[in-house]
Amino acid sequence: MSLLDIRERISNARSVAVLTGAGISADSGVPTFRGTDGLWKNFRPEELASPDAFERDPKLVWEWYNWRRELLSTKTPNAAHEAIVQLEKQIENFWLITQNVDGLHRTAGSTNMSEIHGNIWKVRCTNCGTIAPNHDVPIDILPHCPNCQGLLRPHIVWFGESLAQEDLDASFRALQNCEILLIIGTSGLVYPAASFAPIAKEHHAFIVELNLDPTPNSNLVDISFQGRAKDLVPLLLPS
Ligand code: BV8
Ligand code: ZN
Repeated sequence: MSLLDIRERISNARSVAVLTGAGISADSGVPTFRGTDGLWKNFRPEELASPDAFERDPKLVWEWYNWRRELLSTKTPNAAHEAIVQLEKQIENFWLITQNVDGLHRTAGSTNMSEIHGNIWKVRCTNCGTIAPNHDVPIDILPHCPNCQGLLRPHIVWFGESLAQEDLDASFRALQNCEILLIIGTSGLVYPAASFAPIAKEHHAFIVELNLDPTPNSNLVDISFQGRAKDLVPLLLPS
């Protein structure tokens, strides 16, 4: 089965869900987590992306996020992000589930979406819980809440933290109702997102993986294409 056959299937589908990971932003110059140039090569996630790390050394964690925000501030969406915006416009029931915190899907124009690991351009007060957009580059270290002076944290889901219930609900709804699930640019290692393909499979979705390398999802999906998201995703757009 070719990408053209998949494009045909998509053009006849009434409901499509998409799950993306860091691989879709790699073509915008954003380092992935586990690749050779990956973020986790120099930092261990448990040391930085966890509530304990923030508790222990908020300054170190904010320095890491400030570095990522500075890096991201010069990055723009690529053809894969843009193709997903077109898919959303053309398909009756469309939902995007992204693990990415870089905000590039939103910048590209996606709206029917759940950012299940949060968004690096939002901060949350550890005292009063207020969530607010923050695009300061650099951000004050340490940033404090304008309402209550509480310490602000990145509005990101860290390891050991549960995802927002509304994001889980929206994701499960999309996975249970989609005819086609596209999985783009994720290593399929992080839960609960790693359980999304099996859930869609259980509900008889046709699953397509687009990824640079094989992943644990590869032998579960109906078809897997290896390549760069920026090259493959635009080919799925109904003509
Ligand atoms: C939770 C925030 C429960 C930080 C992130 C043992 C077994 C099972 C589960 C666990 C376990 N031990 C611990 C857990 C739970 C844990 C987990 O899954 N750990 C894993 C590592 C085993 N999960 C959690 O803790 C989650 N919470 O389970 O809560 C709970 C319940 C109740 C009460 C309390 C708790 C929270 C998970 C969220 C963690 N946060 N990030 C930050 O980003 O700053 S995860 C981190 O990994 C990123 O957010 C990223 O989104 C995510 C997934 O990575 P990918 O996106 O897949 O990126 P990766 O680099 O891995 O892969 C990129 C892929 O792209 C590659 O395959 C590559 O080939 C491909 N690629 C590269 N270039 C391209 C390309 N493809 C196409 N085109 C290209 N150009
Ligand atoms: Zn506050």
